[in-house]
Amino acid sequence: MRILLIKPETVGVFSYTYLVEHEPLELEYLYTAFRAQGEQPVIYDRRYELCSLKVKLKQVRPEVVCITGYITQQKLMIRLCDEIKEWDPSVRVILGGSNVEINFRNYYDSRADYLYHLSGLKMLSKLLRYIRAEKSGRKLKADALSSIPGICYRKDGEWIVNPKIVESPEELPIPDRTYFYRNIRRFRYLCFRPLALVKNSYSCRKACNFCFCTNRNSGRYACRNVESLVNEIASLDVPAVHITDDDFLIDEAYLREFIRLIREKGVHKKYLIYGRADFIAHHEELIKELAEIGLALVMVGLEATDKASLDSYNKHVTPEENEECIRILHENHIFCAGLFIVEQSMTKADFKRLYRWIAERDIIPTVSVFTPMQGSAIYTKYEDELLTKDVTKQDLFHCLLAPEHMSLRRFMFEYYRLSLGLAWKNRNSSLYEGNNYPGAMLYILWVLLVKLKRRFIL
Ligand code: B12
Ligand code: SF4
Repeated sequence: MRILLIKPETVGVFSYTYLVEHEPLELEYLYTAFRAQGEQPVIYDRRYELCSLKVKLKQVRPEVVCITGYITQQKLMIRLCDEIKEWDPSVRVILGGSNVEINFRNYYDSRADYLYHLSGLKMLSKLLRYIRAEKSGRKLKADALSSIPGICYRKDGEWIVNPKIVESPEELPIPDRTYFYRNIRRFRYLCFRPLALVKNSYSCRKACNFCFCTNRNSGRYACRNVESLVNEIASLDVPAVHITDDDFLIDEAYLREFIRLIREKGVHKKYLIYGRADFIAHHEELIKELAEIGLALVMVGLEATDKASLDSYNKHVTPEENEECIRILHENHIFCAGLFIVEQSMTKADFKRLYRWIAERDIIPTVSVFTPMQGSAIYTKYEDELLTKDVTKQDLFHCLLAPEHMSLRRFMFEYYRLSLGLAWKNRNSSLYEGNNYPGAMLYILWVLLVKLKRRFIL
């Protein structure tokens, strides 16, 4: 069967930069899974391919289309789906990805045929077998669809939701990186380039209440065996690897085996990971060894500077552990990409204090606005207070709750001043080495033109 795999264009602030670009790993996984079944998938990454959807549909003439996307791309996914169905209603459209996994009900108004609400891909082959049989006019068993876990489908105009199953990333295939190597020059995280993504786990063992990721895979953490992870990394012809685990620093024995195998196999790469401050604070020796084998950057949720705020997020980290984490990363020459949250209860003085606190330490920060993202534990608490229900704004850079001590406009001014002030302060960091700023400005213009074109021709 001819299958088209679509990654929609980036929405929001990330669309204006090429300094942080990742391969479409989810589509590479789908590509691999479909190829294993003898199908002919085609990747259509709308971040880079400017040809319109209609032209692509005419070229590929797909019988099945899969669309991925994050929460900010929800409306776009639905629009793409509409256009595909306008073109040919017999094309079967499957929507999936992180947002569909949890917020699948948001897509009930779409014209999609199936919503795939799992972390893994095992059930996708079952669904494809069903579609193949349906398309070839073969007689189908009465329970053919109801027996596929983790999908939603329509029956007599109503959506039926099949129960989820808990999965393990051990079941994922090793992704075919043909697309990656063809486009390798694009993929980077600032000075780390070319950069590959590696997926090693589902969900997280902790339960910070603002976090969406921890609720994936039905809230159950699972990771691959360390040997398969190291083998995949060793097979990659790139100098840098971003491990996508929401928290890679979970288990000391696992990490020791990771270090041993990386050394044994003579792998020399730089690693970018997510990790928690408490783990780093209590494992100084281990972090030193990880730095020796190439750990170069840790994205660490420092979130706040005071105990009350950290406790209110159910973070189970103390301000002292945050401080210790910053020290250990600095002493081991690892970039501390600290993630912070500004809350709507902050005063102007609080913004100033936060600026000073971050600026005085060795941190390359990203500051987000406190966002009750749909799918996180705190969403229901704040749902009725949201200033907008537009999910495109759930990008952590918009203020969705009314500020308590200033106007919304003033709050956003303080937020931008804080973020831009910190970016300016760190402008000479080696993380930004080799960035071509005039090129980056031209890129913004180019993005604006593409956005304008796509308003009229999708
Ligand atoms: C790397 C990353 C990025 C990269 C982009 C990566 C890329 N390839 O495009 C950058 C830094 C640019 C980025 C930006 C953003 N990101 Co981000 N990002 C991630 C991260 C760390 C890994 C994503 C990834 O590539 N995983 C690897 C792939 C293989 O895994 P996967 O996407 O889970 O796919 C699996 C299944 O879902 C399934 N699947 C996926 N698609 C489909 C489609 C079909 C049809 C089917 C059947 C199955 C299927 O197949 C895979 C097999 O396991 C995740 C957190 C995480 N650990 O997952 C957040 C995450 C995806 N990002 C998130 C968010 C919110 C954003 C932003 C909106 C905001 C922000 N401030 O970061 C922007 C939006 C950019 C945009 N696209 O418009 C959220 C999404 C929440 C949601 N409800 O959708 C996540 C989950 C983190 C979080 N904060 O909760 N991000
Ligand atoms: S914020 Fe990080 S540590 Fe907390 S639950 Fe989410 S992924 Fe886990």
